[in-house]
Formats: sequence, structure tokens, C-alpha cells
Amino acid sequence: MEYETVCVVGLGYIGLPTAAAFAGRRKKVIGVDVNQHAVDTINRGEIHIVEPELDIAVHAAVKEGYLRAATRPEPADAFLVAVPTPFKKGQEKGSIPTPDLSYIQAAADSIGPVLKKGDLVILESTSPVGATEQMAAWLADSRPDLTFPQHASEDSDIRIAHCPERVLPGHIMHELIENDRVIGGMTTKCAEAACELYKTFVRGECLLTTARTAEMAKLTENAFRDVNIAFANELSIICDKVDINVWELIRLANRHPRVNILQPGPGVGGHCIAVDPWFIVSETPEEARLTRTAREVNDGKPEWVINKIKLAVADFLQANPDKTVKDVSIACYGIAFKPDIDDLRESPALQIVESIMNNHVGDVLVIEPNVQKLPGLLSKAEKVSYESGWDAADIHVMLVDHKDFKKTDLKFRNDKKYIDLRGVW
Ligand code: SAJ
Repeated sequence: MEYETVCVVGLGYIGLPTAAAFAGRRKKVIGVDVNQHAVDTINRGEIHIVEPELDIAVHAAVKEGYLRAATRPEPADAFLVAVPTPFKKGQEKGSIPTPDLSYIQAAADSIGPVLKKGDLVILESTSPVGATEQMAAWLADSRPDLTFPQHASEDSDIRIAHCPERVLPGHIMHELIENDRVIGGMTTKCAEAACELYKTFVRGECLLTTARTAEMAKLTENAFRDVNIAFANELSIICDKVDINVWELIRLANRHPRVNILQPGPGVGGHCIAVDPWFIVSETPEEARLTRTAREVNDGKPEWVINKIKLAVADFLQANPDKTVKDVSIACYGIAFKPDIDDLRESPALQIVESIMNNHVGDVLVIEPNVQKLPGLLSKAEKVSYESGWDAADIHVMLVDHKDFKKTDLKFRNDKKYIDLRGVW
């Protein structure tokens, strides 16, 4: 089967680069998003998100007529669903968050009417196990005139697969092409059809499996990273208590040939690693004990940092009895969820700075070279350069190790306090 026209539903961090990658290989791509602003921006050949090299790819794709954005799906040979799958937080404290598939349902409802015999539908969104089968059920509900793999198996009119994205924000355009792809079909023919489509631009290997295994593979990858970061974060708290430099400790332990500990930080942010492990926990709460604890350790880290800052303020005041809390200024270095990006989603650094803003009556200085305008509550803080923050503040909190922050000519003073969550200082 030749896939000439591809319809990508959801033009965010995954959908738009994927649409541009297909268009770059001269497929006719219709990009769909409910956000009219995103659609208009893309149709002008511009982008509404920040990702290196994406602007050039989208500009070329639109200019050459291979990519066009719209607010509704149009007939195509293959459909890719790349919409968000957030979780719903429970009402009670400590309850397990559950996945919210409403965006997938809305996407399926909008694709249903334009499906035709022979089409391929791929779910790319990170999803709990069983979500692809659920999407297939929603599609079948809207098109009783077509057959689907859950009933017709290999003879179905429509092929359905799950191919989770695995790209790292900041490196998406490169990883999209070079990474291996896990391709989970609802049947073998479904997997083969999806593989043929991805081979259009993927240079990595395409690994075929079932839809359920592909769903679990993606969750496993992010849960693996979360558990390993939790170990590093737990070590940092232990080391703080027993007065050991955790960065040196990890560096030394990692010289063992079979040890590779990750780096502690202020917590785990972003919309993937801080979310996906909950999809495993909510499905199998009795069994997923380690996965849940890791989530709780990482989610608890910002609170630990906030307490450290409070203690530093108290220490500072004890050493300077002529001053009051109002005289104490705190400089926070970084608010993004990780280094060298502008993405603030689920950022622990942002959560920490917001808490300082809420609780500290003195000056709060924010140093964040990747963000033009401080958001929400932080708009009341002062955005300053590294140098002026360094000179002015009494308490310094390193939250994100942006490359601009790795300075070597800094002079530390005994009368100031330094809290380094990233091992930069
Ligand atoms: N972090 C640490 N210590 C570390 C590594 C990361 O504290 O040693 C923190 C970061 O600061 C950040 C968070 O973890 O707050 C997540 O950052 P990340 O770079 O580990 O991952 P993401 O969320 O940007 O992207 C992940 C990737 N998954 C894996 O590496 C297994 C990416 O490949 C996935 O495609 C992406 O999730 C996704 O979309 O699911």
C-alpha cells in the first residue's frame, strides 16, 4: 500500500515535527489542530512552539506545498493521532492519578467520518495499556459500515497500530529520524502497514510487536528513567543529612563499570516522565510499588528544596541580627523544567520559585535566559541578569543547569548562602 496522504491530528511537540518529517519526504500532509492560532501560524510557514530546526522544516514544507494545517481532519491514506494524554488528579490527598483519554476520543470522533477502506490509523500519544484498543472501539462506533481489527482481525478494512514517540525535547528533529521505533499492531498486518509508513523517514530500526506491548514499552522507558532519577534524588537527601557531597559521590560510584547513577535535581518535570509512570500505577496499584514510590520521591523533592531555602533564610538572619526577613533577597537561577529549553510544563523549578514568591516578603530575583516574560505569579518578581543576581542577592538557589549558568570565574562569599540543586557550583 502506498501512503500518499497523511493526516496528523495534534500539532504539538510531536505531531508538528512528525508532519514536517513526512512532508520533507514529499508526502502530502494535512496537519490538524483545534487551536486556530496554531493552524494560522503553521499555514504562514511559522511555528508556535520552540524546538531547534523545526522552524526551517515547517517553513520549507509549507512553502513547497506539502504541509497544510486545518482544524478538522480530511480524507487521507494514513492518520496519526498525537494529542495529549494528561492524567486526572484524584480528589483525595495521596490518591493515584488516572489517565485522561478524552483528547484521543475527540480525535477518533473527528477522524471517523473521513475514514475509508484501506486506511491506517496510528496512535502516537503516550497511552495506558489498552488505549489503542479503546481508540479502535471508538472508531468502530462511528463507522459501522467498515470493519476493524478487533472484529475482523487480519481481514479488517482499517489497520490500527500504536507507535509511541520517544524523542527528547530539544533534539526532536534528529531523534525522530535516527531513533529506533517500536511499532505495535493490533494484528501483524497492522504492524507491517505502520512500519511501511514510518520507513518513509525513519532511519532507525522499526521493531514490530503488539499494540499492548508497544504501549507498555513506552511507559516502561519513562518509568525506568523516573525510578533512576528518584534514586539520585534520594541519595542527595541522604548525603545532605550526613554531610557528603552527592555530586562527588555519584561521580566516584559511576567509575564502577556496572554503575550509572543519574543526576539529582529539584524534582522531575515535563509532561512525560512526571506523568507516564502513573499510567502503570493506576492500572496495577498493588504490583507497581517501586514505580509509585519513585514518583512520590521525585514529586516530594521540590518541598524538600523549599524547606532548605527557609532554613538558609533563618541561618542568614541568625548571622545578621540587624536584618529582618524583608531585607533578605533570594536569587533563583532557572525556572524551565530542564536545561537549555524554554518549556515550563510541570517544572519543579517553577513550582519552587512560585512557593518562594508566595512565602517570602523580601526581594525575589529570577535569572532565566530562555524565557522572555516571567509567567503568572512570577511576573511580580524581578527578572535580572546572572551578574546582577549574583551581586545583589543574599541567598542563591541554582535550580536549572542552563549552559549560560556554567561560569567558572565566580567568587563565593562567606556572608551569603548558596543552595546548588544541580551540582553547577
Ligand atoms: N532529570 C533529572 N536528572 C537526570 C535526568 C533528568 O533530574 O539525571 C530531570 C530533568 O531535569 C527533567 C526531567 O527529569 O525535569 C525529565 O527530563 P528528561 O530529559 O529525562 O526527559 P524528557 O521528559 O525531556 O523526555 C523523556 C525522554 N524519555 C527517556 O529518556 C526515557 C524522551 O525520550 C521521551 O520521548 C519523552 O520523555 C516523552 O515524550 O515521553
